Amino acid sequence: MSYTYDDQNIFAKILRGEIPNKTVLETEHALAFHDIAPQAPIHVLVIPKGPYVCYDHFAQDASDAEIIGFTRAVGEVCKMMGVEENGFRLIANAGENGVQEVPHLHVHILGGRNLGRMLS
Ligand code: D5M
Repeated sequence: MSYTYDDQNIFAKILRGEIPNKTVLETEHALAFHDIAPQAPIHVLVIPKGPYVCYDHFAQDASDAEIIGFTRAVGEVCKMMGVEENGFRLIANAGENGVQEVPHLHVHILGGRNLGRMLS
């Protein structure tokens, strides 16, 4: 599938420094920041720096270095936020059915409370 990236999306603006964010971690390939509307005591978003709409786009077109760098950044943020011990949830919404609001790949890291069952 081919994807068209909208460089006016809000996370593209954050990456260009046009909109402020509460940064948790910045690496060569990823930026992590606090979600503006937290759904849990810990709610951090991790985004790749490259122009990828969603997970499938990223998996299809990103370089190995970008994929490794992004994946390691997600793990590093989990460590920094101290969520590994009691558990956490990763979510990457995609497209219309996934109800993705911002068309730049982002992984939600949620933790700090029991999140309940999501699938039953
Ligand atoms: O989730 C998009 C998420 O992005 C949602 O949890 C709010 C968050 N958001 C939107 N704008 C901002 C800014 N400016 N800073 C931080 N977080 C933001 P989705 O998975 O696309 O439904």
